[in-house]
Amino acid sequence: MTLNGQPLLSGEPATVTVPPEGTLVTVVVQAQAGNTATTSIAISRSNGAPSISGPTTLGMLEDGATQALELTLADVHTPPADLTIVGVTSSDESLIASAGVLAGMTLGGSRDAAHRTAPDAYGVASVSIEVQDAGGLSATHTIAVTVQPINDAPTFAITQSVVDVSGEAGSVTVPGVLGQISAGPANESTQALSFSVVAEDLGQTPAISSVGMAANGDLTLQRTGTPGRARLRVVLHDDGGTQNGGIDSSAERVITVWVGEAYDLSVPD
Ligand SMILES: [Ca+2]
Ligand SMILES: [Ca+2]
Repeated sequence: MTLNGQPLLSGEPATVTVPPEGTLVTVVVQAQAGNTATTSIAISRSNGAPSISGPTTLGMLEDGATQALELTLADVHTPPADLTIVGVTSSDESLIASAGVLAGMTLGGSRDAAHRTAPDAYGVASVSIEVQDAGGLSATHTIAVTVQPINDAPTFAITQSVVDVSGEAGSVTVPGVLGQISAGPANESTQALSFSVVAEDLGQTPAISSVGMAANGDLTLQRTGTPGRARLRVVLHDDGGTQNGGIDSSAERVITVWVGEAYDLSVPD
């Protein structure tokens, strides 16, 4: 009797190295010379699920660099390089797109999964990665990804760069001097906004004693009654803070104010 070509005594237990899945082991029974029978025994074995492991938490910053995450894959029968990533799911596709994680994955015994966040997005997402072996069994690894917010700078536009007002002493409001006033991207729309204004009088005698810019862009001036000119340096602030490199102030913009002559409109006696 032979087993895979090797002589085997009758009654002797057959010992074979476990061959790959589906291999046929051929047993030839030879009762006497010239009188043989052949049978084939298909070797099968029970499969075991693969494993996938790695960090379970990951911290990132809004709009931060893409982060690589090393995952370790193993399986009893399938070489790690041959294991297949069959699915990536994200609990918040608007924060971390599963397609981005999958696209950033490099093949090998350990896989680097790149996590990319959507622009301006922050929050928490649960990302699950499923691996499958050649026998169809799978395992899943889940990572809790926390993306910390970063404050985006507020912005505004000047709709009236030169403001002309008459020279009577007292208060005057010029509406809509500034426009397109924004705290940043849509997810920062609840931030409180305020303007700071520094007035530089350009005349011999101050024409303006105080100035205020409302959050809606309306300008209020307190005039001294003296004609003249002033330069206003305007900066918009939000209350989103500067943590993690956030920016809570806009670029400075300049408005010029002309205060004209005061006219005596009283009717002479
Ligand atoms: Ca932001
Ligand atoms: Ca902001």
